[in-house]
Amino acid sequence: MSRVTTLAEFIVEKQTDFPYAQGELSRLLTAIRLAAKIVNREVNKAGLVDILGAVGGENVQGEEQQKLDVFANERFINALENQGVVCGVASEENEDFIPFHSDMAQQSKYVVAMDPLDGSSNIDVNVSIGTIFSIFRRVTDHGPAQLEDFLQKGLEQVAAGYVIYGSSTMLVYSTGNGVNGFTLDSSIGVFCLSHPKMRIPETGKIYSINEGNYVHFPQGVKEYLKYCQDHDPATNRPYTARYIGSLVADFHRNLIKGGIYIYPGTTKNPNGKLRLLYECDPLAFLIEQAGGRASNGFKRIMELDATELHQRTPMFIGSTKMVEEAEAFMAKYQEVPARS
Ligand code: P6P
Repeated sequence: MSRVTTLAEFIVEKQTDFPYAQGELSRLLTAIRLAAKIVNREVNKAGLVDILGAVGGENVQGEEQQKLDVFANERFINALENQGVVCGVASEENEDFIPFHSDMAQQSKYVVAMDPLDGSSNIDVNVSIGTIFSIFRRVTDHGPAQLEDFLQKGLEQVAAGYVIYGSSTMLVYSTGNGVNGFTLDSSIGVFCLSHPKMRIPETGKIYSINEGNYVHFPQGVKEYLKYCQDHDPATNRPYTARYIGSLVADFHRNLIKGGIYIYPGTTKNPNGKLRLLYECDPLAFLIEQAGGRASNGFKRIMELDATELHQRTPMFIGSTKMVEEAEAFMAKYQEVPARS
């Protein structure tokens, strides 16, 4: 039986890859690891305690807020604040960013942008959901975080990852030296290295998009979908449609099997639905580290300017050859998103 490497051991072993961390990034990842275990515990028993269902409020996105959303948000924010390793957090659940004021936090080097529980509309129907996080080095000198610490291009990320609460719970992350996946052994409460050096297949057969929005799609997307559905055995078509409606679950499946996930701009929402800062940028960082590609249909996601905390962007992400195929259809019509 091969040696089991725990996440804690891996972080320590690999922190030399991150010379300027001196353990700070390790402590940051430890905070995320702790919060992930706590959220996992509640997700796994959501059907058993009165935590299911809507808390009755709405989040800043105007979406019905689920109790687990609130719980997850509080757990991750508390864990990050208590470790004193970030000077602030931006969250999908909070309209403004949250600056931290402790002496240690004000001296820290990093900020975190996160979606604490993405796919929350799936909570009550027991479909996999996830946490997505992005880590930047602060650009201000010291003191509590400021808005400019968060409004950085995705290229500036120093680390990113996600937790998927599914048939098993996994933490998948990268600090810029490849992507590694850790599966939670709940019997001992430890994340164990189960997917070392993850690479997405260069091409694949799975396309993931909400075709219910077809009539509102740009012409380039409509034509790409027909390309996916054409019969051409020489190019493995028709492809297979898979759409879970939970970004982390769709992304994770494609990372392992190959495929493309598309949330395009539409006539109703020209910049699509997904958020640049804490959904698209961190997943783009991961997919590129795994050998894949992520764009808004025209421009690399991680090169997009971040001007607002909750700004949206269309996203085409997955196997390089499949994303390039889709971009070729988009280029025919040059329907460039409103902001790019
Ligand atoms: P639609 C969940 O709210 C989410 O942000 C992603 O997890 C998911 O991929 C997408 O929205 C689903 O959106 O419009 O297809 O229901």
